[in-house]
Amino acid sequence: MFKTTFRPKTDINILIALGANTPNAGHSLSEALNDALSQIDTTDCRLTGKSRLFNTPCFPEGAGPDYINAAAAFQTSLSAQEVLNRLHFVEKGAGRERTVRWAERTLDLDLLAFGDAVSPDLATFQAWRELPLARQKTEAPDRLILPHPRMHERAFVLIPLMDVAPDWRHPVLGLTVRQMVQALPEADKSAICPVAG
Ligand code: A4P
Ligand code: MG
Repeated sequence: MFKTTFRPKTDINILIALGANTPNAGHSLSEALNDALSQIDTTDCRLTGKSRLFNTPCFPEGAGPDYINAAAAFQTSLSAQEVLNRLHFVEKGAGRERTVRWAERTLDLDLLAFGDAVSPDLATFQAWRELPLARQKTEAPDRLILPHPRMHERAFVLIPLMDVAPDWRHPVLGLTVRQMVQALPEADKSAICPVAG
């Protein structure tokens, strides 16, 4: 059992996914993502790498406007739960409202990985990982699951992650980000395009 409140003695490398598909208060989607990175970046959670921004088609197809997605790496002395609390605080400041599952959002910040932690335990991770798509649309975990249970199958997460952590290895699947990208359908990959400029 991994305790998400456990504070590591040495700093931990963590990975975060950023996404938005609805502008907030006149700010562009790109501004929302860049502002979020600046707010998360503090002495106890230092930005060590950020990806380019990418235009990505909404998943599930037709469920809303296209997204801008990105990924970033940080080094932190915080516990995993403290990082998630900070992500929720930054989301709230950017106007995030939680209505229905997978609704349009001004900012979504997911903790993809906290070092090589598997949380709260392997069986719970596997249960969320294997949840059928129909149930994914309505059910969300009420506690932190690590790694993020869908990261390994999403081009809009993995392609940005290639910019910052291509050699990070998934602690359950044993695959690097590069290998997970290779396993994606070509059509999913080719739909992800860097934002021009
Ligand atoms: N939670 C548990 N584990 C985590 C974790 N590792 N990171 C909890 C973040 N949150 C975690 O999350 C639902 C619950 O999961 C919360 O209680 C949280 O504490 P949420 O952020 O409220 O809701 P969500 O964003 O709808 O859930 P999630 O799991 O982030 O959604 P998905 O599955 O990531 O899908 N299409 C494109 N192109 N780009 C996108 O970024 N994103 C989604 C959201 C759908 N389609 C998309 C995109
Ligand atoms: Mg989320």
